[in-house]
Amino acid sequence: MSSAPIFVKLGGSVLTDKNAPESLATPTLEHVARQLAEFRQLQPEQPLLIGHGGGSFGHYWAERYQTHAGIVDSASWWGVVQVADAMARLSRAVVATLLAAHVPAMSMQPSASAQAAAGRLQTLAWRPLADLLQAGVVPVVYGDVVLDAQQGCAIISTEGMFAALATNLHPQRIILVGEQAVYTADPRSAANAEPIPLITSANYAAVLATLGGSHGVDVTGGMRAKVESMWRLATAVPGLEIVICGPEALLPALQGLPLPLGTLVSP
Ligand code: IP8
Repeated sequence: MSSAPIFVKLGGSVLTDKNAPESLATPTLEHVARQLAEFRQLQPEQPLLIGHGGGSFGHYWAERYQTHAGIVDSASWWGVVQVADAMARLSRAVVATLLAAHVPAMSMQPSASAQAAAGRLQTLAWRPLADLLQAGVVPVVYGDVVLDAQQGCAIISTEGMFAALATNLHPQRIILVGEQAVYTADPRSAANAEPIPLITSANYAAVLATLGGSHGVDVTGGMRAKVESMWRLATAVPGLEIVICGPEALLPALQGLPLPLGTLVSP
């Protein structure tokens, strides 16, 4: 591999309308795909791995069948297959849009190789992804339903997949495309909400105290959980920086340029 890969998460909140089941935000997806294509023209040698969230596809079904809680009743396995199917269909739509923009994307189904225990991801095949990155292909993974040795099944978020892959694929940067930035308060309801441009060990605890849940249905916990998991990862992988930004800031974030609006997590 020519250089350490960049991981990009396309958040379910921007790819889908989180408040209407299985509705794709096609213009945003196309905008994101164009920026990825432009970046590949600028830096063709830079390996890229894409992950996407569940939005109103996976989260809708996971919430309906409480899939994150495991196998709890006679309907649970039906819920497992519905989540798996919804995520595979969303991934097909993401890959189709990337291919149309001439990004050589290939969907890699996490549930085919992932195993969890008590809701935590234990294993995920990473070698095929390393080989694809080496070949200049852009692997596409996603948050998924996973078999779980203790509770039967679990939901593992895209960030959870990234965390498992980071150990072996050593990304230099993880870009989370979703909210425009991490804010001091919910910008949808608080007029005085301010973006937080930088999270370091100096302000991490204070930032966490201000974060609530997300909007719409999200069984993996919303922004607070995502910042917490990214912080754990950034502190575990030396030199890794994590950027949280909106879809329109993806290209500069890929280029490592300063963003007019966004949050850099750098312990
Ligand atoms: O949207 C969870 O992934 P996330 C996806 O990254 C499912 O939290 C299957 C609900």
